[in-house]
Amino acid sequence: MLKTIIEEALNKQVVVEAQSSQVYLSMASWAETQGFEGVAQFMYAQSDEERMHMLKLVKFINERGGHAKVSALTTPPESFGSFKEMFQELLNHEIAVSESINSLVDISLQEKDYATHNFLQWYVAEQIEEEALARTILDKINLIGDDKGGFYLFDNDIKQLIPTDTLEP
Ligand code: OFO
Repeated sequence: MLKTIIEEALNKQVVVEAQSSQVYLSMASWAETQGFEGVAQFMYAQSDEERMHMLKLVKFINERGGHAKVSALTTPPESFGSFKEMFQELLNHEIAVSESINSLVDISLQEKDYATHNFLQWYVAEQIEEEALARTILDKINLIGDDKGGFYLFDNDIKQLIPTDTLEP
């Protein structure tokens, strides 16, 4: 049975993951309207991944005898300036998510909830990967600079970075 303090903290993380999915969906839609199909596909896949992170939490909370709640979300921005700014925003967002996961890990240790602590290790590993991926993409964008041809190639290359389990049929 989950302690209330853990249940509430996990439910807060449900909102964080749902909000991430919502922000990345808006990034995907914006990229699509700019004609960048590869970036759009990548961001749609990121949005799907975040929804999967949210669902994993929902299932865990309910399996442990708690009640996963579904909350209202904040409207994300509609446009993101440039792709460099957009991916910088993605990196900042992932860093904030990592901090939120770390504080959940802290609470699970304080409360001696080792099952939750063990469950959260998957998220700790996932955040390392996601931050690294965002940094790799930003490095590429910085290398391209203002080169339009380079950006065209980047739009194609970024499709290789889409995790295969999130590709649409
Ligand atoms: Fe990348 O945020 Fe989920 O965990």
